[in-house]
Amino acid sequence: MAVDVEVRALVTKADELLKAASNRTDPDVAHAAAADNLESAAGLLVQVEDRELRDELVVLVGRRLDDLGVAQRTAELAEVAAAADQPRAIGLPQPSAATLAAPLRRGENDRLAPGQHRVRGLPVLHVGRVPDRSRDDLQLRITGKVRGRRHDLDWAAMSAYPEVTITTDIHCVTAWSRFDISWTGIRPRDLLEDLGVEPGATHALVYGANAYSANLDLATLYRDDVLLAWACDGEPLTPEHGAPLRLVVPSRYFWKSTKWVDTIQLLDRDVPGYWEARGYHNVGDPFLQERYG
Ligand SMILES: Nc1nc2c(c(=O)[nH]1)N[C@H]1C(S)=C(S)[C@@H](COP(=O)(O)O)O[C@H]1N2
Ligand SMILES: [Mo]
Repeated sequence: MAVDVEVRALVTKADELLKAASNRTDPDVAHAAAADNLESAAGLLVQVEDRELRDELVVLVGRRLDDLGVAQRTAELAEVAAAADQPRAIGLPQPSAATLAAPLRRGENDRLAPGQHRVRGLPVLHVGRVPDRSRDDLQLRITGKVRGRRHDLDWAAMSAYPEVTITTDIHCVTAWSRFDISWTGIRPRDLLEDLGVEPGATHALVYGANAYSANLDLATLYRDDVLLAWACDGEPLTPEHGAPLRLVVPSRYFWKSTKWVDTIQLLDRDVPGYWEARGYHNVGDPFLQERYG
């Protein structure tokens, strides 16, 4: 699909979500989903080569983001679009270091999932407020199809499993990718196999603050590169990135990586999580562009 067509499709999707929002019991959710679509569209704008067309799309996307209160995005997007025309622009002017574009080096093309652009930092994205949770408060509940029905692990019990550090790339459905980010924590597999998963368990819902959740099949949750992480790039997780504990699932769009994890529910069937129930793809493989259901 041509990039401008993709941008228009995302805008249409956002408009539909906003139109439906007033009939919903929780309009904030629809607003957040619309904003997510619009941010995806915003991320694609630099790829629109025709200047006039790009300027038109900047206004289309930016106005809507402005209306949603996503802080003066029209002005920002206009800068980005202008920079796209400068032959040797040093990256793209963007609101924060987190979204500074990082040019691809030779050989890095296959690392970038389709439709994504590379950034240097780690943008912060979530529904609701950042909760104030410390390691001392950690109570990780494992429930559902697990031997003993329910386990509540505190920090000491959780962190007693082997510590693992992985370096990986992260792909967010809003079209940014971050390369070579390191995470330290434990493998959910080590924890779950030790507690004893009941036969018949096939999926999990991983819950975090603000009633957020993401669903995964157990084979994915058991992958070597999946962590319940407490550190990122060698530093303890910051509150906005999910402290004290977050899930990291590099092989899926980043919405699957629940922050502020407090519960893992093992299930004998697949139950959609927060975004999966709101139109996102059930699996979310970035290399297959499984963005929306
Ligand atoms: N609890 C919780 N976890 C969450 C989310 C959320 O809204 N709540 N958002 C997800 C989405 S959509 C993304 S892109 C990543 C963002 O993680 P970051 O803010 O550390 O970059 O967190 C994921 N985990
Ligand atoms: Mo996301």
